[in-house]
Amino acid sequence: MRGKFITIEGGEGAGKSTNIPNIELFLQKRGIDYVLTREPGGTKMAEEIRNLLLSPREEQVSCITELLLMFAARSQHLEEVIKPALELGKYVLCDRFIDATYAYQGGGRKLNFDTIRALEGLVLSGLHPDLTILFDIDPVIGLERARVRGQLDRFEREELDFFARVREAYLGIAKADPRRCAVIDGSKHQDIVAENLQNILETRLSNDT
Ligand code: Z5A
Repeated sequence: MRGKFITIEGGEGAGKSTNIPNIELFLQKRGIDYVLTREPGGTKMAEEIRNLLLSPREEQVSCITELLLMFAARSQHLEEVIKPALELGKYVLCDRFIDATYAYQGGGRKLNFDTIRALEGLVLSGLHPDLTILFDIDPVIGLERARVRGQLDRFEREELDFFARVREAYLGIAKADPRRCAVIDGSKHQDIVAENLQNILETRLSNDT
């Protein structure tokens, strides 16, 4: 039987990295075999593309170049990691996936969603996450958290408006597909966030063990 594909999404500083270990613990306690991976990245080549995408550069990066690099990395990641793991019956826990493209390149960069949809059709061939957990946060709070960490990547240097559009796009996706997407308020105290996450996992993955 094919494994489940779980994606974790959210704006800057929303709490993805903080909470992924909680999801891993949930799966481990139930004896579920899983692969933890991320986008952009997850394979040697895709991690090289990640470095290209995240490093601040002097030249202006075209939105289409950025979009194509995201999908190039994703294509390699799908073929090398995601699809083989799912076919072996493993769960795949992926830190960001296709929704990030709609949110950042669609919402943030204002690229046409139909352009993204066309590439999605080519690269994903109908494969979609079974569950997406969206950590939602007001970008003012999220950026403050992210900026405390120091060195900012190419995306983190964007203006507040960009992140407001990213958030709006993410929330629009979640609203349109509530069966797949669960939203967590990432601005709450970490104990509350962890509790809400636990409830979502128990409800959405209850039949899996
Ligand atoms: N990107 C894209 O544009 N298109 C695509 O298709 C894809 C990606 C796939 C890489 O993302 C970049 O790629 C991303 C979008 C773009 N943009 N950027 N930048 P990433 O996932 O590798 O990196 P990130 O988005 O920068 O993640 P992040 O900032 O690390 O966010 P996070 O993982 O959600 O945050 P965190 O590390 O868990 O928390 C941040 C800080 O807040 C940390 O100090 C925590 O201790 C603190 N924190 C966390 N939760 C709480 C609570 N509840 N209260 C108080 N403090 C907290």
